[in-house]
Amino acid sequence: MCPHAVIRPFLLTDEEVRNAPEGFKHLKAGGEKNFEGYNFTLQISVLDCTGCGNCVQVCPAKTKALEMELIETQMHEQKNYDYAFSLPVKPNPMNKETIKGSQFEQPLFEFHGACAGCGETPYIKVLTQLYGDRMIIANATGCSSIYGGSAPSTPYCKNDKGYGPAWANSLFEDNAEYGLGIHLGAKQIRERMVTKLQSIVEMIDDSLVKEAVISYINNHNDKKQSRLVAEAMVEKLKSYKASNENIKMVVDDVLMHKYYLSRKSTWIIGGDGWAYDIGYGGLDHVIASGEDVKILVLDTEVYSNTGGQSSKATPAAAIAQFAASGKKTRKKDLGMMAMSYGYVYVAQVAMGADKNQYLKALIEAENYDGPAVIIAYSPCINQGIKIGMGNTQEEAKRAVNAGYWHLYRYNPMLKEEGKNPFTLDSKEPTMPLRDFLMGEVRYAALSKVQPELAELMYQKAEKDLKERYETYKKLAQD
Ligand SMILES: Cc1ncc(C[n+]2csc(CCOP(=O)(O)OP(=O)(O)O)c2C)c(N)n1
Repeated sequence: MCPHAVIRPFLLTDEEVRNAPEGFKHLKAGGEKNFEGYNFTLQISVLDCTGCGNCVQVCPAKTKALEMELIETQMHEQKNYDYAFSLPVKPNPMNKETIKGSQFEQPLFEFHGACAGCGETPYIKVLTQLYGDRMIIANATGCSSIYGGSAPSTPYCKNDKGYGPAWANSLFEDNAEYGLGIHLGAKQIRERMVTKLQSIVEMIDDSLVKEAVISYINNHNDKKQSRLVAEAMVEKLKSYKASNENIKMVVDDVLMHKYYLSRKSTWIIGGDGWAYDIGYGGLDHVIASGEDVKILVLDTEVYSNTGGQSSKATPAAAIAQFAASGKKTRKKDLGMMAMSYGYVYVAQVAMGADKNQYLKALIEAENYDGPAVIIAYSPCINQGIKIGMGNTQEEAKRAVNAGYWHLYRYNPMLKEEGKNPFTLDSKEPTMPLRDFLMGEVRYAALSKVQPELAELMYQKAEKDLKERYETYKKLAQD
């Protein structure tokens, strides 16, 4: 969950440990059979750490393994990080589509300029660990386009093979369409190349080249295989001496479009101001298209980047700009609207409450050959979190425990198996909603300035949330 991706696990050989700088800490890697022969370290980049402290709070060990210390006393750790980072990357010893395994994948989004403790960025970090090496991101304007595109540097990076997310930002009002256009363009090129290859495959006189082309044609749409077969074919085509002009023209064309041969994972990312309000028309159009594009909504319940204006994601009673005495109307249920299509994968997640559920949602969304929307609860500095930005993961957990935020997944694939597509992942509230509301200035401040109105508004917020939860429970029972 490190918002800035500064804590990294590394596996080192014995020799690498022997060559490490003095004071480098490590343990024998254990617990998994593929760890054999490796040493393990969890290394922190001191210079990139913003000191938010969320890592200390989420540490699952009984005795917390981490402690915050003054940066001046920790500078010696930087050389250890630099050393660990310089070593050859080891193949992931675990399945990357598990909580632990995902952490042995390099985050392809790191060291950006988001606020310390940002609730949005941990979602993007994990997403790039799973699919970043074949991702295209269309980013709506908002916080995520600012920390995501801090020219002249970029936090999106590439792995040792040179793969990483391709990222671009369009307008606030057309980002979903922008992402769909990129997706359709890439798909069109890929399909054109396949058609061309099909027209010459029988004429190829070298059996190994022919085999590679057939393998590509047969697997070009397979999300996990397409890069492997594309790369294998490109290698063969590069040295192939075509026997006639027709074949040569196709081979040259395919090589010129080599970056489009593998199937990409297109992600359209933005905040609630974009998804619920200004970009909603486009978002709706894009999910209705049925195309294989994924949408990640980082829901801070306000327009964060411009200082916290109210959006349709802002719940009743919350104070925001343009809602100085608390928003009067309830939060729009974007997930329900998307679910009404029946063929859109939809999930509501909160990493601090259930990281496993978030991972499941990512994997299911990626595996679904159609549109997906993931709405991610993102604690934000604009909300006035009283336990502080060092506890944003904890705050998300409190939101779920109080029944303020609900976790669910709607998977259209389950319908095909005759099952209920809707799974409610959050349990009955275990803490009073009022405790959660009073823990955030956006709600609590109303009781200071207008106590009578505040009471009415809190009751309304409670009623709205109860109704929402009852609707989800009914859906889960059907
Ligand atoms: C059409 C248009 N209106 C207003 C803006 C100014 N603007 C830039 S970012 C932003 C807020 C984005 O809020 P949200 O989508 O919730 O993302 P967050 O910053 O919360 O991540 C606004 C209003 C703009 N860029 N374009």
